[in-house]
Amino acid sequence: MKILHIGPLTERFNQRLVTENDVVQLWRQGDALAYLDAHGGEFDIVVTSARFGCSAAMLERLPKVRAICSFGVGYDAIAVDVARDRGIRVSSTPDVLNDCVADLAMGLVIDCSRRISASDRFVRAGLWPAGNFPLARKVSGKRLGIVGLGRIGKDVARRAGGFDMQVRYHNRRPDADAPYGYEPDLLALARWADFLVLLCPGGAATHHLISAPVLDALGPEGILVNVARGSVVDEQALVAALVEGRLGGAALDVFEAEPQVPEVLYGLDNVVLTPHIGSGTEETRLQMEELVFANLRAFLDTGEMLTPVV
Ligand code: 8YV
Repeated sequence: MKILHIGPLTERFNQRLVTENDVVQLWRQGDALAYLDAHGGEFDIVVTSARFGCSAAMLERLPKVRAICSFGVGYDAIAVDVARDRGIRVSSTPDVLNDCVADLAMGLVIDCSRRISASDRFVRAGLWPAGNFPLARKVSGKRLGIVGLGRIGKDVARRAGGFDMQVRYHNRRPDADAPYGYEPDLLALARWADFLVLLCPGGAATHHLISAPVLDALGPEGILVNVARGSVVDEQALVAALVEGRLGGAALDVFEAEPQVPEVLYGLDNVVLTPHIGSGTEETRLQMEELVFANLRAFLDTGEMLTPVV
């Protein structure tokens, strides 16, 4: 079976894939679509990631492909509808990254509210001798709204319990097993919340779900935390709300055109910016890698995958 590896992961992952299989690394082949026009018919399996995905334009040029093994839980960059229509199996890496993404979400809540990164900048700039750092906002006991109470959302909710927070959530439908208040109206959740944490999938269904009215409902004391996808937030509206002081703060791990970050945010002290590090720990990335290889092995051995999304 011939494997098309779409974009580089760690050197260890890339090497392991090459050592164990017959692999072409697409990023070394010049123009991707031109390469696939000439050679796409040779491949049986695609290995990719949440970041590089596999577009409909690529799948069109991969007539023999039967499986896509992706590194990452989100699959909004993969043309899953096309895959489904063609009977192509797709796997992602759910669950193994829940702890780390939930940890980061809580870390960003605390950082943005207690202004940890801002106070670090204050000390490093030598400003402390000239006066005390301005007072921040308390975290414990506050109201945490979750947009997307899935597996990671529940882990965030559990952690918030440790901070004596009240938790409510917005999903398309209520989750009968969730012991948290369901809010069918996103605007009402934003109005209620001190912190609005985004944990929903990306893609067309959630595109710009967090619009100007939602940001205004969250308001000048509210904090937005995004560890989901940049596409979920209308970034222009977010920047405007922050610049005009209509939103209290934002902690963002994902962006609409990452790795590009709107430069105006660099100058705002009530904003915490991280470079899509939700799953980025040694332990979790290793588990994600193992799960990609386990899915690949399972497909090669049985034609089925361990953690399929299609
Ligand atoms: C990426 C992510 O997988 O899992 C996801 O959906 O967004 C991340 O964990 C990681 O950045 C590699 O693409």
